[in-house]
Amino acid sequence: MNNDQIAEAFEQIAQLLQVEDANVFRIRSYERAAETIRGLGPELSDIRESEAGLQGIPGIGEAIADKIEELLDTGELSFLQDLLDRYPPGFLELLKIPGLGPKRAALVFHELGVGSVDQLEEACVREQVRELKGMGAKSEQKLLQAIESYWRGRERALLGAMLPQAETIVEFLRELPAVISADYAGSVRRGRETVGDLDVLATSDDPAAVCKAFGEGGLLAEVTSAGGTKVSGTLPGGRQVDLRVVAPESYGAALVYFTGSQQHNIRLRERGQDRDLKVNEYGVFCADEHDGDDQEGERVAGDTEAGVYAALDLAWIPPELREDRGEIQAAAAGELPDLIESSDIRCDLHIHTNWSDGRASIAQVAESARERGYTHLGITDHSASLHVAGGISADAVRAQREEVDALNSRYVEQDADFRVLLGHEADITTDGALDLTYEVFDTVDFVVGAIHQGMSADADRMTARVVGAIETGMVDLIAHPTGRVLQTREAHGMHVSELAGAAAQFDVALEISATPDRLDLSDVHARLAQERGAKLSINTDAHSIASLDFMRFGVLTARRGWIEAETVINTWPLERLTTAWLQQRRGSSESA
Ligand code: DGT
Ligand code: CA
Ligand code: CA
Repeated sequence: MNNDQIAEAFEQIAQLLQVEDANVFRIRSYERAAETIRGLGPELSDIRESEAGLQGIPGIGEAIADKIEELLDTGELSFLQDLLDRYPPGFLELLKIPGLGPKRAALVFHELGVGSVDQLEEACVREQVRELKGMGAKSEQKLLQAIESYWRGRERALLGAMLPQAETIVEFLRELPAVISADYAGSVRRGRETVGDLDVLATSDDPAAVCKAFGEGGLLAEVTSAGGTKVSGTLPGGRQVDLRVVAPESYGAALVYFTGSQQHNIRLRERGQDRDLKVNEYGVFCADEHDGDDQEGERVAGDTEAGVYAALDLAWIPPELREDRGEIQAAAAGELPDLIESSDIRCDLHIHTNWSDGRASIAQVAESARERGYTHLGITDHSASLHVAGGISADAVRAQREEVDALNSRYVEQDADFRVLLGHEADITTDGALDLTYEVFDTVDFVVGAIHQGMSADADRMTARVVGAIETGMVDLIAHPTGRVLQTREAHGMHVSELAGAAAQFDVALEISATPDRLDLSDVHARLAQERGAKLSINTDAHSIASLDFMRFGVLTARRGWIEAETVINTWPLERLTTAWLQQRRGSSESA
């Protein structure tokens, strides 16, 4: 079991204990254990073998450590199982309905026997829920809406959840002796922010052996159909996977076809028709003039993707661009963008530490960033007014300054190519000002502005607020500009074009938040911002060391938005970021 699975077990315990109205401190201890485990870098199985052991983890006591051992050894936890046994199988899913909450879940369960989302929906439709104590017609209506959005959300999963699973499957396939190559295709390969199902391809001279090994490999919760060249099944989370095994001469064509998008494929086929070529998942063929389409002519391409595109007089198009958003014209004209790559990223500029609501210390985050090959890093704890997130005082910012300076001195002594910048995440207030004193402004190297409150105003007001903050000249970067949370919260209104214009004018960067459920700016918004001349910044907004890994989802989103490295301030060398950009704009002479 990995850390996420173990953390989930503790979350389930906490939820079920809440339903049972257990002691709050007991509940809180399981919640804290789950949080701690999610934030860990190394796997628990490795920590157990280490000298310090599981109880060396801060906040993990003997009782929790025993449960972790049991999970690691058996994959199950009898304590959780006993709790689960008191409820129907769909009960944990039921707890995911926003607005229901553990108290009401207990109520509908005991009063109406509701034990699943389906049953709750039925009870709402039959107007039984409104009769319960503390409920009414209005809260029943709200529950129905929540159920509807729950069903909608289930249709697609976040890229952040699916990409690691796609990688695991591809690794498994590549290890099989019969496999020549294997890749994931479909929307995951295009880096789409949400994914419907996984499409995986392999090539082999013995497709049946590959299909058999995949079906029996233990990666699938269920095999729904298995043939000699295709296996379909579901992942443990219920998401569908299709594996297709094709002949080596067709691998490139199949990869193009199953990567999509469908609109992109249609454009390629049309382009083929203009050249008397037939394009399908087996290859590119000369169209046979006499026999129509049912007879394929001579094969001109198919074993590689580049060959397929070349046959259509096109440069190879990166998968993230394959959305029929002008990429084919650009490829034909030799004008494809030189897309940003993960290896271009030199820093992460939006990170929370244990000075506010993050979990790791500045030094720990810095070490982890160095291991990732970064040359610098910006830490950005919350400003004072954001009490819920442990916003910090001016005194604390001064203390941070000392800590950062001391750390940097050590890097200088060690001749290490690494520096920490001290940033600050200032709340943008409802009247378009910054929650930031001149004292704090002078103490830090840069300021991130973000909206965390009053998000229900209309787009005109929201845009004016952020543009107002930009015009103060005290903010360098606007974090998660539209405020959306995928599958949970709609973006607040924001005229991104206008925002990007102001950002370009005042030389302020707009963020692409790499947090998997934000990806904000989105791909199309980022592209618009780049076109308007704004700089961008890709950051994880990490609250733990493990979350620094989110960077790649931001890079994928940027690539889908046609973003080049030059646009993104995280790709610039430290000197350019500090001396040429931050200090010039801030009119300050201090050096980081
Ligand atoms: P998803 O799964 O909804 O996130 O999106 P995709 O793009 O992965 O779509 P999916 O899984 O339905 O199909 C994978 C690829 O296969 C798709 O991107 C393009 C190709 N494909 C599927 N059906 C068709 C079709 O009817 N016509 C064409 N031209 N291509 C198709
Ligand atoms: Ca798919
Ligand atoms: Ca599919």
